Amino acid sequence: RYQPTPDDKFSFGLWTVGWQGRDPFGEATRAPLDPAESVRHLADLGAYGVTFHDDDLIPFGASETERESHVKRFRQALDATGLTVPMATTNLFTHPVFKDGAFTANDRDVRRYALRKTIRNIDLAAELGARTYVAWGGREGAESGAAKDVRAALDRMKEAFDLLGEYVTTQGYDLRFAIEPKPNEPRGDILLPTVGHALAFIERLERPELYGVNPEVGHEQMAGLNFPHSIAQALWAGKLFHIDLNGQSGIKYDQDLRFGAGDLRSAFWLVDLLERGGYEGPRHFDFKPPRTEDYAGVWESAAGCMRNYLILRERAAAFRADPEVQEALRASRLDELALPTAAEGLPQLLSDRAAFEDFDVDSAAARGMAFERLDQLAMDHLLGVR
Ligand code: GLT
Ligand code: MN
Ligand code: MN
Ligand code: MN
Repeated sequence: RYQPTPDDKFSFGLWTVGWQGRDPFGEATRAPLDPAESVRHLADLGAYGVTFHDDDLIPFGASETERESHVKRFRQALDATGLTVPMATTNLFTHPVFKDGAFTANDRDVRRYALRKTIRNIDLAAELGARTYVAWGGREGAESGAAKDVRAALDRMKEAFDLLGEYVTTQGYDLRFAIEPKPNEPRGDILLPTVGHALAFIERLERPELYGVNPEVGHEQMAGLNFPHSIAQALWAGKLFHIDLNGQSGIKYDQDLRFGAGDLRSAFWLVDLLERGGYEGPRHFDFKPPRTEDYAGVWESAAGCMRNYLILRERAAAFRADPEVQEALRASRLDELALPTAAEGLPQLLSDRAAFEDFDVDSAAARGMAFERLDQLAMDHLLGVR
């Protein structure tokens, strides 16, 4: 029970289980992890995919021959386990050269270098069969007002994404981009801070169909936003290309807890939405096993992400299947929300006296919505008492 299989499409970043526990206040608490070892462990746990930054796989500055041998070892582990690479991304934040960002760095030569570094890894991503290329603009931002001309920086951001779109199109790669928003950390303020900002930005690009979003649970919650609402809007826009699942407790630093930890109720509604909303992509975990853990704890934490997803999937399905819930949904008039407001058109609305002149505002205002009963039924299912 709650045993993941590849059909569940669970994937993990190499940087997640491989995080050594370095934080702004302390050194690493765990030894480095060989990517091939991560692949084997993740496959044993029941994952279907693994994702990576260029530098997770090939240490920054490696020679061409070193690069080839790292890729070869990784490929061998993939072949031996059957694990896939659904997504890849670029590290444009660790090296000091990216201290003022990458695609929007004030230094033009840094921007050109960032594009070349990205394109190099796009080739590898395509070679390994990835269909999604994530772009998290971790250091695209500022700590102070005059340091960044945000409108010029957005011009440069657009230029970068348009060039990358041109590159994958001319190469004929079957690869789409997923922009990952985050409000702050490591910069004081980051550009494209929320899903909504990213969705609006995408519509300004030359090939908008090539770009979607990769929302992360904790990143929206750091801004105090309702994550399932952001996901619903991304789905509504046809832009949920990928997702980073993890846990966060309220507005504070990026906790990257295992999925299900942090805001559990939000996680319940998220799984309910993903499972019913037509999202077919990977269920990708971007978490950090706390630095208190040894490697046994790391694999527990990874297994916990998947287990919590499966438990929540079961609970959400039971909620939706419960006849009392269905009745409660009708009592809360969810079926009515699904009806168009003026299907007969504007003239009919304007001439319909029942819509305004004869509308009994006071009796409509007095009708209860019965949301509390509905939510308690959800709570009972989530807590496993129904
Ligand atoms: C980094 C960041 C994550 C992003 C990764 C992709 S790297 O750990 O905190 O949220 O998804 O670059
Ligand atoms: Mn992420
Ligand atoms: Mn995060
Ligand atoms: Mn992170």
